[in-house]
Amino acid sequence: MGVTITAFERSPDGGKGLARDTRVRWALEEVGQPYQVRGVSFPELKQPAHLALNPFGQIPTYEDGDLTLFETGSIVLHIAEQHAGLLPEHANARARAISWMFAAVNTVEPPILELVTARIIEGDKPWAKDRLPLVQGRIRDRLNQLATRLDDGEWLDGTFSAGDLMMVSVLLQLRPSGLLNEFANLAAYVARGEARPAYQRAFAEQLAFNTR
Ligand SMILES: N[C@@H](CCC(=O)N[C@@H](CS)C(=O)NCC(=O)O)C(=O)O
Repeated sequence: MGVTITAFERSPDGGKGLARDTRVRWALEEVGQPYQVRGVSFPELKQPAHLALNPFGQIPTYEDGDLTLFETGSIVLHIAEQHAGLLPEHANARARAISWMFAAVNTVEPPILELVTARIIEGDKPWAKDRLPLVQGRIRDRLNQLATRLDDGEWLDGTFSAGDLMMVSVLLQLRPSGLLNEFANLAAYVARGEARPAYQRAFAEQLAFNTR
């Protein structure tokens, strides 16, 4: 049967690659694993059949035989542990790459998600205009710290790893805001991620899926 992931039946971004199935597609492309995609509609996300796969009613999920996973961090880590190419061999370097995966979803992504909330979900609230600069400030603080660590490095810790895959995926969500371009080395880092053939294939697949 092989690997099946879920994605939005039609992503609200129309195929810009911002829905989180792109991260999982990218990881699978990096390690050369074929996969199938099952589209899920918004109402279906909150139905028992999908809630059995992801209790929070979200995409993506990952199914392989009798294993079902949710949360992109855990899915990408599982793929990276099963197949060569996304985690270094050396134990310490591997542990550091996993730290970067957690940093991406746990430290860098939260303020970025707040921006979406401030702009779109709560954009019509009376406090929205005052809140926006605060959220942008928190994002800039994080980007500044990340840019300082990356410096002129190609990737976060030596060779490309699942840590970079997650970090680039998280940073890509900032593109529409223009904030990323304030940090030239981070913008170049994200562009290097996007230029990887595996990312290109993943992007093309999700675009085709969303425009079929
Ligand atoms: N922390 C989760 C977040 C998953 C998530 O937010 N998925 C979005 C799509 S990118 C979703 O399904 N949103 C619909 C909803 O929450 O109802 C992960 O990394 O997998």
